[in-house]
Amino acid sequence: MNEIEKKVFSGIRISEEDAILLYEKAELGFLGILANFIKNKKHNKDVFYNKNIHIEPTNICIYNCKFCSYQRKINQNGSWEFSHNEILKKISKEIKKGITEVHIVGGVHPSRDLFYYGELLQKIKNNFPKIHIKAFTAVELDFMIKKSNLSIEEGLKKLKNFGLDSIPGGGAEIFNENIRNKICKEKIDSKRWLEIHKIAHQIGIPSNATMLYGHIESYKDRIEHMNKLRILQDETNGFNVFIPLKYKKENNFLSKIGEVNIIEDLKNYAISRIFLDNFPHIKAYWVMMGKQTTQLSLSFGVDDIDGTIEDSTKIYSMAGQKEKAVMTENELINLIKNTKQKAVERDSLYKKINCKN
Ligand code: V47
Ligand code: SF4
Repeated sequence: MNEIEKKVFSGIRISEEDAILLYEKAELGFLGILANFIKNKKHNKDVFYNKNIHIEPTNICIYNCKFCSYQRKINQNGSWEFSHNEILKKISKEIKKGITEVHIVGGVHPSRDLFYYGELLQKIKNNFPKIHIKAFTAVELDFMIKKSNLSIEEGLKKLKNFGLDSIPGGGAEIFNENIRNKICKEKIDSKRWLEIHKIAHQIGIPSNATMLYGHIESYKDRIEHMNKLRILQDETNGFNVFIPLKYKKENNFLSKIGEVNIIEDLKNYAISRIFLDNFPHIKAYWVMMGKQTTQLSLSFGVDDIDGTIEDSTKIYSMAGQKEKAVMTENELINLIKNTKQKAVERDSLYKKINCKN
């Protein structure tokens, strides 16, 4: 532990073995000190948040991920498909509140290709030219681009021209192929996920990265996952943020596993911050973690909270999250200020918009 501590305080990268040791042996308080040392070195007392909504155009999906509580088949009870106009209306309702970003993620619909979604992006940009569009996981992109008979590079370039500004981090789950086969075997493999993000970075589309944890993966699998991200980030520097996503257990095929406790959540945030030295930001997605854990995470390396949301997502409520997915800007600011840190509104590329002391 002494060696790891020395490395962290002198800005030396820790190894995969070090990280596994931290998961297995380190006390939580010790992890908090190391992680917050790095967080403060990168951002001082700033904690970022943004004003955004999430749009889930459809929950109809050709895949059957075991952890997913949200997907439905065509005409199945509980399925939805929003038209372009319905989506524009949702954005229009929230734009007055000053949102700067729409985050669009949904199921992989069998009949929607790149041009269907390209038209949506164009309509959004035509109506709301200033809004940043962060849209489509690598899994959705893979399907819609293949359906349109294009290469990934051609497809991403087209989407960029239609208005795509950045790519969210979903669909990464856990990169270990054995685990992937057990929990989401129909989905693109880890190589493909990384390839899509790499090409995006090369053509100037930044992206985020996630990790779904707390199901059947081991600590070693988590580190292997983060290591693949760290290697790609060394190459492209195209990732903005890493977002650990905690597995939620209601209404899906993995329910009997249960959920990990708050100690695991905080430990995981801290080790992500320590291991991913080349990622500028670590984000707590409060809708999934809950408001209290999110607030605590700000002492375990997290520097970013997503977002005001405006009750616009169903992925987590359908998986058992009880808190309503809505947080006013004031509530967000107070949540940050109560930890004696500074609330900073950011845009989607982490440019500071407003500092609230
Ligand atoms: O890929 C699905 C996860 C992801 C469950 O990039 C579940 O800023 C836990 O990626 N328990 C989609 N997780 C959401 C996502 C995301 C969210 C917020 C911000 C960003 C960003 C990206 O949701 C999926 C999957 O990993 N998920 N079901 C579940 N039961
Ligand atoms: Fe479909 Fe995504 Fe759910 Fe998997 S996690 S079944 S790809 S909606």
